[in-house]
Amino acid sequence: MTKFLDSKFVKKISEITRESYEHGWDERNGGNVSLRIDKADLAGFSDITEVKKTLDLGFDATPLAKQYFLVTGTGRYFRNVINQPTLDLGLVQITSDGQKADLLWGFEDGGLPTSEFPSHLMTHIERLKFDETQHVVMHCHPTNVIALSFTQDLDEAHISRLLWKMQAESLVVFPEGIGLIPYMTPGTNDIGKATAAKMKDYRVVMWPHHGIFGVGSDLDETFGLIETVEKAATIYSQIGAQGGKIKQAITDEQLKALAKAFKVEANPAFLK
Ligand code: 2HA
Ligand code: ZN
Repeated sequence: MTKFLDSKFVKKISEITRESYEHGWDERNGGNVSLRIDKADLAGFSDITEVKKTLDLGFDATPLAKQYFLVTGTGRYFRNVINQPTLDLGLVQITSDGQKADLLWGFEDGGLPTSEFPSHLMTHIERLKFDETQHVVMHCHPTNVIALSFTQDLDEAHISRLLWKMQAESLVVFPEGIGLIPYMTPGTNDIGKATAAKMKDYRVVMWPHHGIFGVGSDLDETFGLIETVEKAATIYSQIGAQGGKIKQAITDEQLKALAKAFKVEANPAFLK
């Protein structure tokens, strides 16, 4: 019989956490990922047999009642997940009353879901209201995106336009731009609510002086989205390293032509 340990879900989340670590986005225990798994995809695994324990969520996740999430553990290191997935990952099912989560697999040495699980679940709830393909929430600490939050005005139009203009791919990958919340204390329900509210309009939300939240339908897409935003921010940093003087740049007209050619709608508030 197949084990969940050998499933594509554990394999892929292990790869993505390792790659994110190798990109330098997840020092120590930085970063967390949650993957919503459809019930039909969980049938027949020999190592999912019973509820191991029930965890309090600390907020009302009723819209996600009975949904399954594979999630990284609090305090766990992304660099280690690939070598010890049964310790650093947990598969939970939200209880029917939406207040708790039943642990079905993983966290074998007593682990618990990431401290950012409220932010993840609130984000899943928000995205699922209009996007049924929504499966992934990923948080990490991309260096150049964080650096931008010190040197730039914390204004969504300004940051989105700056990143769009750093490379031709940006607007195609995140035509809606990127969302921003004020600096807030990590791990709280308040930062979760602020992040989820932004997820009505954006798939990437910047947490100033901390990192980024990204969403998507699968792990590759979400990782690629964050990678593209960080690549654009890295080019901006490199321009600084080359003296900072921009001699020629992508124009608004060229951004419009990109949107037309790739059949995406650039956020009209940022590109008139
Ligand atoms: O998981 O990144 O924001 C650790 C963090 C908290
Ligand atoms: Zn963080």
